Amino acid sequence: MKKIGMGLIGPGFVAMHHIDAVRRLGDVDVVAIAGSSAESSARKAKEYKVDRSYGDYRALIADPDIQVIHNTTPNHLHLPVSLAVLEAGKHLISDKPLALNSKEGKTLRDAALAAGVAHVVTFNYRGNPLVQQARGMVARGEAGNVNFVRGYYLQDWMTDPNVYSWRSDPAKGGVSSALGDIGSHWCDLAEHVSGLKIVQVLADLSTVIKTRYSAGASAEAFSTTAAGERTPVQVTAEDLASVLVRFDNGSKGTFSVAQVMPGHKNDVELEVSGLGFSLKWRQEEQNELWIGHHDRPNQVMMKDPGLVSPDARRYVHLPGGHQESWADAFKNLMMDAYAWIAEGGRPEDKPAMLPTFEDGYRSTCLVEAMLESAAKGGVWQDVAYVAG
Ligand code: SOE
Repeated sequence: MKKIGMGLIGPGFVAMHHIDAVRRLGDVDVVAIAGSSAESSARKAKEYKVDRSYGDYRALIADPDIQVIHNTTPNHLHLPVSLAVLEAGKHLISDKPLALNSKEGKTLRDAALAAGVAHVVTFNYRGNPLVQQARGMVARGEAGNVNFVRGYYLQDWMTDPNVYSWRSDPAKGGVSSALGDIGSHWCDLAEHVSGLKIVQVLADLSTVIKTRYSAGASAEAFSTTAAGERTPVQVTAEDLASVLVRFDNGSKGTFSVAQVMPGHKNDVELEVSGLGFSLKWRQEEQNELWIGHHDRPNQVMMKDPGLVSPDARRYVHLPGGHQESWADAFKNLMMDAYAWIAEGGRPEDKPAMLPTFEDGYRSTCLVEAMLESAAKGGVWQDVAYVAG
């Protein structure tokens, strides 16, 4: 069987997980990676056990053995790299946020639609089987009309002021930090599971750590700090936020985001409530789905192929009691992405779970609306999104 050739541009923290996930699919060959220089790319290629490396991403895009490209560069490089991939007519999987702002996001969405290739953005929490279970239960009306969506996305890896990365630099990470990096995941999950669209937001943002100390090189996500000379850098991007949201059906919601909350490692929680029941899913206990009732005892559903509904079963790979985790859900996203690619990437063949550049562009509009709301002192702000 001829394998699909994959190339990756931007070998940082998340790159290894992209490589790992596609290798587990079995029908994908990791052909090459490209980083910021020939030396660093060769080093990373050796570490990841990839045969080819390029110091220039354009050379990787031109490689005839590569049909699919993963863009895992820092945010400010998403636009030029993704545009070059789309111009070459290759399938594209981009890390989130899709772009630095909604203008760039729309450019990329439009370019992806025009290119006629598969385009995927890594809102990977959708790949969890119990997220799909919850989505199905809501879509079938079992919870009743959704009237409230709440939750949070909390981390603590930026609690130490000695952690400084491109995420805190507006030129490289974008004006937003925590909202773009992880608030974007929460909003995507909220919309995906509830089946609703956020149309208005009211945001209150804080920068808890206003001075960070840079060691020169950008710290990878979740890295611990290294010793050495440090330069103070003033930070303006938010590391904590509280947001109220209104959905297109008149329902309400609220969520908090922080990357400076000690003890919360990668703590995403989403609760969706109708009068039928409430559903709660938490990433750090992702093999369980809480179902809250008014008139009988609450339930906890375990991830098990025999218990989940048919639409979620595709994403369960082990029997109940065998925990599946972050990497498995990430692989599920790649499984659907490559299934779409194998079919040619036509819009009508897109698996329902897959987040595309449409979702990526929407997300940039949501974050921008939150920034505008906060800049105006905390007022309701419409989400300016133009459907493709
Ligand atoms: C760092 O906050 C990070 O790696 C995010 O960039 C990812 O999108 C998230 O899934 C885990 O945390």
